[in-house]
Amino acid sequence: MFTSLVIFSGCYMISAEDMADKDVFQTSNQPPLQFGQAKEPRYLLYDVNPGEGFNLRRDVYIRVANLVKVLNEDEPWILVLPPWGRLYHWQTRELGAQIKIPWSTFFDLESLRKHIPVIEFEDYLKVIGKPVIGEVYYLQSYKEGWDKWEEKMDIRECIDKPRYQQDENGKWRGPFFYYDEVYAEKFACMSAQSYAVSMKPFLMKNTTARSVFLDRAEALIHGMFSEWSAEYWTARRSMRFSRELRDIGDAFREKYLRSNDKKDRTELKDWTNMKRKHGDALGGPYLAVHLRRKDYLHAHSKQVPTLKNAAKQIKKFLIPYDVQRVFVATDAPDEEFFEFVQKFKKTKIYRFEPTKEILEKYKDGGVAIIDQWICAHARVFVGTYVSTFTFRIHEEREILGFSQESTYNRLCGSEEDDKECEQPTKWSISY
Ligand code: GFB
Repeated sequence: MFTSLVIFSGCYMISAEDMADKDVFQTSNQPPLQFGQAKEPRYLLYDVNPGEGFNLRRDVYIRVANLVKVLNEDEPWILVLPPWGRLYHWQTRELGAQIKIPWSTFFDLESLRKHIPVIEFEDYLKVIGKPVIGEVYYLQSYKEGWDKWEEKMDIRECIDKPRYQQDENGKWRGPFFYYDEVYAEKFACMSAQSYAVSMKPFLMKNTTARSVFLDRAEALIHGMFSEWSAEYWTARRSMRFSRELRDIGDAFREKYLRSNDKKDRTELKDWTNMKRKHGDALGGPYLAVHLRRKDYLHAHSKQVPTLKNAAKQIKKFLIPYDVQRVFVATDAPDEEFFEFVQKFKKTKIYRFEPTKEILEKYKDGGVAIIDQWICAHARVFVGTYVSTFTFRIHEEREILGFSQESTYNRLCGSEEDDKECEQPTKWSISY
């Protein structure tokens, strides 16, 4: 049983094979807990480094969701969805502070629930009846660094000044999604090099509170449930956008891009019964491009083309795919978008402009999803180098059944030659 488990001074290492054996973990300093017949569900909460963007956060959800999935093989756990708020890129001034946004604004909760039990944070507060979280673990790296990858986790002193402070009543106060009244009863920093699912033994045997919160959950990696695994894709397929956002995107496709699911062979089914092959989907008669600008102009200056060069690259796709319309998803300011449009003569260029009502209701995150949804249905898609916004579109197209040639294309930097301009990795869906 304990083949490759190493225990020393409260620290343990555990291999992927061990994880498959759910009984393998036993910490050095705590006896396993005993559970009665009918177990009350426990709640797992998490948050991500405030600097991370929307689409990396969606990836972290998959890691944590699979942790909850494996926890539920042994005892009932419910994932509390971290409200969205104050993301660096969500800057539309008229909207003010974009905080406390529930997941149902963006995603279809019934669909998520076909994978794991989830509730919104506000519902969690109602169920618990007090604004309290039991235990908070702030994930951090190892102060001494590491010279080889191995899975391990340790309760350690905090490396940086933590975002949580104890008040005069012993309550831990911190940035709980901008809910000032919320506090935690216990807090500790944890150095971790771990797959997300490897947190299972720790959560089951080393924590006792009804709710446990993992902060900086992006530190947990996919490991064996990576993009190459069916588990990744099951969780990913459950992440359907909300019906309302899909409807707005579909109406735009129909009105401006002559695109609908029947003609395009992109009809959605309940994801638990939906299995598509590459090439099943045709897509609407338009090209979609994700033209990432703003901070990308500095962050990836070599791989981001000038607007003139981007237009030149896009034109090369139009004849082979027999399309005369181009849909542009972009974070570019209007002046840049109009400059881009002027590079085309006959081709019609479209961008989704939200009405005031749509913007107020669905915020910057909702508009980003509508853009992604429209891109996901194009006959051919061209993305931006290493943008997670682009990656999520690739995945949507895998789910819908597009050919990989029509999906994994990217804009090259103006100075990049064909050899340098490596095309995106093809993450094939697996069921
Ligand atoms: O989603 P995201 O992490 O993707 O961040 P990257 C980009 C955000 O910018 C989106 C907006 O969530 C949107 O709010 N945005 C970008 C867009 N492209 C579009 C678009 O086509 N349409 C709309 N409507 N909005 C990483 C960041 O961004 O880029 C990192 O996560 C860092 O923090 C790095 O800034 C340079 O992976 O593209």
